[in-house]
Amino acid sequence: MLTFHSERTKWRRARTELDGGQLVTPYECPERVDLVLKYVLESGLGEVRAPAEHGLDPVLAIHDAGYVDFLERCWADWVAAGRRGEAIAWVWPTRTMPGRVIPDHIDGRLGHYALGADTSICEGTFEAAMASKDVALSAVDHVLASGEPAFGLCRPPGHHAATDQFGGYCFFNNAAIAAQRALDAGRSRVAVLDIDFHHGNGTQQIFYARDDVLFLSLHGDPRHCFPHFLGHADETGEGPGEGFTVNHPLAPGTGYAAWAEALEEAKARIVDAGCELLVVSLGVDAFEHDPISAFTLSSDDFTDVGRRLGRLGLPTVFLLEGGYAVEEIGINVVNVLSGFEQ
Ligand code: Q9C
Ligand code: ZN
Repeated sequence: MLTFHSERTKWRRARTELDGGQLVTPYECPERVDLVLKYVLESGLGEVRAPAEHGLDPVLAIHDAGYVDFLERCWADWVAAGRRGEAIAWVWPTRTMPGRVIPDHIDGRLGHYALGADTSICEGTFEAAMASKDVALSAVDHVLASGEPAFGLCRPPGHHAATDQFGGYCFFNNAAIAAQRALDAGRSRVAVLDIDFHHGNGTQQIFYARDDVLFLSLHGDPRHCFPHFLGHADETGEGPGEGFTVNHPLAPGTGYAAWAEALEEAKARIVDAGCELLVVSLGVDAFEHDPISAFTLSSDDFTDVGRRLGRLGLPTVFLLEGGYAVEEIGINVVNVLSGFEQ
């Protein structure tokens, strides 16, 4: 299987993440890319290629133009305001203060465009997000052209990014951008299967009213787990999209038997809906030793996940999302990819 990778995905190196009331070194770090790449090369999975540059049009097919403009200027605006730390949102529109007008001041703009305070914006963030979507687009283009599977070593991840909000370490929704690319290339229905530990709230929001993208997610129950405000089982889509969002919230502590059962249900729906291409939002934070997650999958379980996905027999693009057990991220990702090829 081909891997798509760009060194530019490492241009974001944030120093701060608000975590438990403290500023810590972010879990989502550039070393994740190096470790996945190392295992891809060591395992002999296949060739590693650089992505093409795809520009902003495929981003604007998914995201709001004002949001993209905000991301591009945020760091410069923050520095111009005389701030010394990284750009962290700290005031939001709320139920009692809905925020009809997008503010001019960077503090207000940050609150408007952020969905959480966990994700600081620093120098290089926009450039890394651009590289990440280029990786996703080149990977899906390869699948579309060849029918062969591909892996996009995306970083920063994407599935929490909504039409006009960033957070959960995500800026551009790489999976949504790739799914839209497949539709624009003539596929009539695409599945996005999200196996990251966290609910893919951004992908769900983007496609909630549409029937051309089937979104399915296995994740920690939002009553207990980030992002807390989306991902319940009764969220099934709206209008023409009714039935095209499928959530499997699972209790913290869930092990592989129950997880794999949910995976088989999701697979049955993908077959039933007649999807022509599969985008896998491949987070490996369901791993037992992940520092911020609560499922108990083992490294060997990830090989079985890949095998089970391979049995769908669909053209498939894997895009990296989360996974913060940095020592094991490479082996877990490569296990899914090599299991798929068995
Ligand atoms: N401050 C992905 O896996 N923050 N995002 C957790 C620590 C949010 C995870 C609490 C976790 C986001 C792509
Ligand atoms: Zn995650």
